[in-house]
Amino acid sequence: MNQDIKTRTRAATAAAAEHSVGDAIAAALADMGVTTVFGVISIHNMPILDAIGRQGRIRFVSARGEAGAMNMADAFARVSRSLGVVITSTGTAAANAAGSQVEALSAGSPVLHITTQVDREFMDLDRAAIHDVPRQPDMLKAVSKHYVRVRAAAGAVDALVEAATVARTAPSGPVSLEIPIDVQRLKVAAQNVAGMPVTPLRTPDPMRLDALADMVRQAKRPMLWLGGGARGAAAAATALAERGFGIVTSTNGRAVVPERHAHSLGAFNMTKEAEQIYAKSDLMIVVGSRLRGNETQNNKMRLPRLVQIDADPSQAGRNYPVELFIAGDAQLALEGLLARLPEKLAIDPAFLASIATARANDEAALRKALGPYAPLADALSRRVERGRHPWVRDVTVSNSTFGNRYVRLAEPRLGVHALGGGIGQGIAMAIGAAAASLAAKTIALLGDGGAQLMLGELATAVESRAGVVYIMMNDRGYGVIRNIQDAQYGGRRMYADILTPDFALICQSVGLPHARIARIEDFEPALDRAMAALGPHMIEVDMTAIGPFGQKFAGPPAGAAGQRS
Ligand SMILES: Cc1ncc(C[n+]2csc(CCOP(=O)(O)OP(=O)(O)O)c2C)c(N)n1
Repeated sequence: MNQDIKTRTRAATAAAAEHSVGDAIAAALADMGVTTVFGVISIHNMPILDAIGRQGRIRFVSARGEAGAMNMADAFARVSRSLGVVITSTGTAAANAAGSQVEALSAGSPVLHITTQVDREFMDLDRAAIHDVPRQPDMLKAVSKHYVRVRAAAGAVDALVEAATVARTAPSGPVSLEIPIDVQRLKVAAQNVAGMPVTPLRTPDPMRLDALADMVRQAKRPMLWLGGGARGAAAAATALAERGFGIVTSTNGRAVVPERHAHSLGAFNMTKEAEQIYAKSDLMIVVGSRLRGNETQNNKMRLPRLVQIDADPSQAGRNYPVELFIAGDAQLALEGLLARLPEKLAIDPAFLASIATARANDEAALRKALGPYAPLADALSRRVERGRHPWVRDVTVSNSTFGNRYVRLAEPRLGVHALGGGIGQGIAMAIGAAAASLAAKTIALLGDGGAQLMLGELATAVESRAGVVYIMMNDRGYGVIRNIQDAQYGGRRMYADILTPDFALICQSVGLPHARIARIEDFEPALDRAMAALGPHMIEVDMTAIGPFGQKFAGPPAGAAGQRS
């Protein structure tokens, strides 16, 4: 073959292997192992979504709004422990996703937000192109762990791989990737992506682990406070519990150690009983936790002497002074600690007994405070842990009381809760959780007020045949706001008694099976029926018929920011 023919053959092969950036992004996502993508189609993302459809390697779930799509991708990421992917359009669409992206950022969810931009020649110039937001990158940066813009076709797939890597590297979080619409249409050579990129692990300093092991050997009543950053460290944390550590978790760290472990307070982390345990403890190791204001009386709650382990060095001593800080991956750090400790620690047995007592007292007190709703909480408790169901919770009175601690989880990844405190994300989160959990149905506990933000996504639930049982606690209005008004605002019910839709009609309009419960004894049979059926169901609990909780929940302690979760 002469040189000329060779060159022409190579050019022809390259042309055949060329496709649009949209095709390349769709193919690379599938090559990385992404199975499910959530989003809303738009003129500015059609090259990618058209390619996803044509290639047929990825399931695309059409959300009704970008806020819902982001919540779905977030919950999918949490439950599957893999990358969640959401695709939005530029401008309003990307902004619609921002509120839910705050939640993904709060929870450290590895979410890849692929969004777009107007044509490069109009970008950043405030030239009033349709869908343009002149400072879109500023908006995205504010709600992202990291932000990447693709400027040329040749770099698109590498930028995608980088974005996916950063999202999954501890401390994980949402990454926004902007691909201008004209770039999506450009031709680019096919590129091979070999699976999901491996993420680097931060190795803890051995000398600091030595120092920590010395502190633990001298302690008689050591505890672990486990946060969401410890979700990957379940085996090592449980081994430490077996050696005699007391355990307590944040809401996001639930079930890192089995919630029924005798040494664990579970997520009963801010009760009087818990504070008495902290007063007795002589060492607490905080692993992958922010020690959030709403779980520590705004950082005023007294904690023992602290050691902190975190993948993010900038978190050192942020909320509480710490005697020792260890930067590193939670699992590596706890395994390193285990390797340095004797098989049996010299733990004060009375301390461990007092933890078991505190936990039992807290559960009993909570059950009593639930009044008529205790059987409902018990029915859920019996199923959620045993059936390994994803347990999705909105910000409601029922979750702030029993959903976030009394109903036990089988595994940390199965707990999905609006950590940032934003109402109304549960309907969509449940769809994402269900897409990641085909073996066990997702159960979601909602409120009628918050649910109204996301009613459109009930159509998505039906259309995507999501295996979800929605439990709608309907007290006709913003229950917790009323309680706060009663406790702190002289009972003035400003803006809390909102109109509530007829959920039976709403469900009927989208073909969602619905059952209304007006007597608590009807709940469990209704739950069993819904669990046995295919696809989504809603059980509406008419709280005006059943009556109030035994004790009013009036939000966080006055002055503390955010709802206790
Ligand atoms: C996005 C957002 N908007 C407003 C609030 C303030 N807020 C907290 S709880 C709540 C009421 C929620 O009502 P509902 O979902 O019916 O639950 P309930 O309090 O009745 O249990 C409101 C408005 C919030 N936390 N998040």
